[in-house]
Amino acid sequence: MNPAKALFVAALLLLLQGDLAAQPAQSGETTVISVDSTNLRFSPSSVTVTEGDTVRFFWSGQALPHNAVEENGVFDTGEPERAVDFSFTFERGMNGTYAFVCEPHESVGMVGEIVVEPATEQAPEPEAPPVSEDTPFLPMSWTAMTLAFAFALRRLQGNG
Ligand SMILES: [Cu+2]
Repeated sequence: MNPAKALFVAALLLLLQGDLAAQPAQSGETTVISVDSTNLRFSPSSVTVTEGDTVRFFWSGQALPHNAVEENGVFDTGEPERAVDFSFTFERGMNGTYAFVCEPHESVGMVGEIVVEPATEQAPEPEAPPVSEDTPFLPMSWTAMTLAFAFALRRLQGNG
């Protein structure tokens, strides 16, 4: 394969990769909950996420040991520790409000709340773009790139 061909194939692969990256993200975002400078409050103490997102309880070097326990046991970071790194993902269907406390400091108000909103219009499986004459842009770019790639492959095999 000569350098020009290699460059052409690399460019095609990059284009295809870019197109794939433009698909809706399948993995959610991560929201970090830590402990603020008073040592007795979660920071932030109230967050709103979406189904599929992850909440990460993360602190280290704390003056006091803390944990985060959901009131119905949905999640539990374990024994209070000065350093905690615990992630919990709210799967689809888990929308709702989740209250949690730091057990040693619940009485002084170290409590928090996570609101999980339903996921909207996010397909569980990635689908090929619909082919429709009304929305030519995406299908055209997709089809054009697929054809260009197939054409390039045939040429490479033929000349190679
Ligand atoms: Cu605490």
